[in-house]
Amino acid sequence: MMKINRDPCWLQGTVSNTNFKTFSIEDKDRIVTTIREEMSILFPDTQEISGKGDLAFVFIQDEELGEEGYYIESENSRVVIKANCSKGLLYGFFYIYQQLRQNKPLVTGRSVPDQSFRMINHWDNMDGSIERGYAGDSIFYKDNTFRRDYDLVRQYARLLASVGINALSINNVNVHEVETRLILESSLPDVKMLNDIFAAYGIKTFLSINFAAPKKIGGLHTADPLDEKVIEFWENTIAKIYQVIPDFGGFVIKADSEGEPGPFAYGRGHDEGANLFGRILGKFGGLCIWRCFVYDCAQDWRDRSIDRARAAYDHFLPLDGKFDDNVILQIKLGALDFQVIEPLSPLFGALRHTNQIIEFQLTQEYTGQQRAIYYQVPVWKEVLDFDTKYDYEPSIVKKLLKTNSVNPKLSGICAVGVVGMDDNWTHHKLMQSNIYAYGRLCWDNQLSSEEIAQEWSSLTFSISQKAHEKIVSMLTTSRETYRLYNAPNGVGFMCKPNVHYGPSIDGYEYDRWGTYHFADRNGIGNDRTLNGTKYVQQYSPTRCQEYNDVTTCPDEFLLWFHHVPYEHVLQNGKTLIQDIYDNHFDGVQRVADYQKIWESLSGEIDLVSFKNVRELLKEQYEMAVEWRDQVNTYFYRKSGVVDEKDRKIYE
Ligand code: GCW
Repeated sequence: MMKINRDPCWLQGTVSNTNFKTFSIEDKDRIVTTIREEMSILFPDTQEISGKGDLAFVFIQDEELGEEGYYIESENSRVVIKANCSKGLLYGFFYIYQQLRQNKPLVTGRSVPDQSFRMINHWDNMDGSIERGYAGDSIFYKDNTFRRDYDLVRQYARLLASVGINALSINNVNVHEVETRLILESSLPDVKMLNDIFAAYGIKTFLSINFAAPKKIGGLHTADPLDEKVIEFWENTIAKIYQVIPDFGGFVIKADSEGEPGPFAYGRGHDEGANLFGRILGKFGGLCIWRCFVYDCAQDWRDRSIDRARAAYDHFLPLDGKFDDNVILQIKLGALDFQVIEPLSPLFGALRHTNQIIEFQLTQEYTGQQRAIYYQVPVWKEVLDFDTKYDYEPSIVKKLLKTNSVNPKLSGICAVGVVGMDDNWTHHKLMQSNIYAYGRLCWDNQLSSEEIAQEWSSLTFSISQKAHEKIVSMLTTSRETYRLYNAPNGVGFMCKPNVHYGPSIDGYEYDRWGTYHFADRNGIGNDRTLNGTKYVQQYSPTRCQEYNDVTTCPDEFLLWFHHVPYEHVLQNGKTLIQDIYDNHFDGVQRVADYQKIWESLSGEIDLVSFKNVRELLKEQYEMAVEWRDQVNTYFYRKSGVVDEKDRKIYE
């Protein structure tokens, strides 16, 4: 069988015929060996020499660079990459490769990542499935054991390192029976294999663990974090892990959430739960990453006093400052769950004495499931550049992640992973751009959506500049397109229950998940104002005032914060109902335009990619039509208001 080239698409070209006939590098550790290997793959004509190569990797001591930063110098045709640590040299190497591949000049000077933590969370299960995965089976597991395809894992490690990802958790945060055993001695040799492959690329490996493991696999009758036997169980377990894997990263923990066990069952707080792990892992230099996705998922829809959106803040803000120094809180970017539009989680800015990372979702759970184009940089930039308007500096999210963390090195970004066994990693070829963009943006928060899309396109396709521009324009407008034909004005959750693909307007309306739109014949939306659930109070006073007032609340968040009549006039001058109709017709039209644009690239794009995107655009178009017709029909039937433009809406 022919072996598929699984090189990440942006690492498929080599750099030849440069001025670099030779390179030199000092020995230090395994990452130096990686750089040598990568040189032979990506710069095949450049020979290693000792002494001064045309491309020289040099260790220096410069506090400002930290462990990951690098410095580029160029004298005549000679280029020197300097760093304190081999990780910095590795990142400098990938920078040079990417610049040369794009025929761009090498910018000399210092480059240090804006965000310290740049992580991916895998939701892979050992049976090979991936929770919310849409690009094939897990690359790590199959049939309840490890897949052991180390070539593939190495390809993935280089994909991640080439864009600066430095941490990875390798199993689902919902830790089922088999995966609970990953922390046992019998699994550790396999975990170590993966750990070592990633470590060679400067990436720390983490495991998601089951809070109830002491009961499930430890023979105890409790998992109470203050129980002596439980503490002993974790001490022994963690000591064994570090004996086998001394550079192991630590644990990611989803507790008291969607059926997962946690400290609440024992009347303990989340600080007590997290600190148990923090304390023990800390002895070995490990970290405890604790998720804030804690809410009541067995809500009674009749009970209007509960608002799920409040949950993370209500649970965690009172614990600010109570976590150990090596505990990090992981907070989803929005207060519900990765909807197309959600305002920022109010924990950011409010939480001031706790290590924190913001959680994104690369896999497109609610946003087209790798079958629609949904380039996410606009989403991420929206939240990173968001000004919380607290009366302290810095109040911008991308900065306060660091300054509000007790240890700035333990702050940053993580994202739910996206890759699977599909030949192109992400099912939709164009959606490889998200993983590339994620790494690039985490490193350099100033990059624009267009710049990153342009970089990805030029590294991925050998096509004309005009064709690149077309791809860039599709990518950079795709989030807006998806928003237009999805649930209106931040109301969220109009998708089919469980699968989360395609429209089902009332799918969640009378369910237990706490995600409602409250549409009736008069109006729609969540009243989260001071007269409603008071969620709005969780923001800074300035933001609270802005969102609380229906005349200043941004249109895109209107139905997140307010319940309004269909004839309510938006800030854009249209009535809500007319805006809903217009957006849904526009959204479909935009997908039809993408199809035309893509067809115009026929002959330029390689056939496999061309067909992949063509077929998926067809599906996206059909799905957009379904969204348009169901949403428009639903609101027409509820409101009885006709479309001003008299387009086809079903009776
Ligand atoms: O919204 C939910 C997803 C779950 C996921 C959960 C989480 C891993 O639908 O599949 O579980 O988010 O983030 O923990």
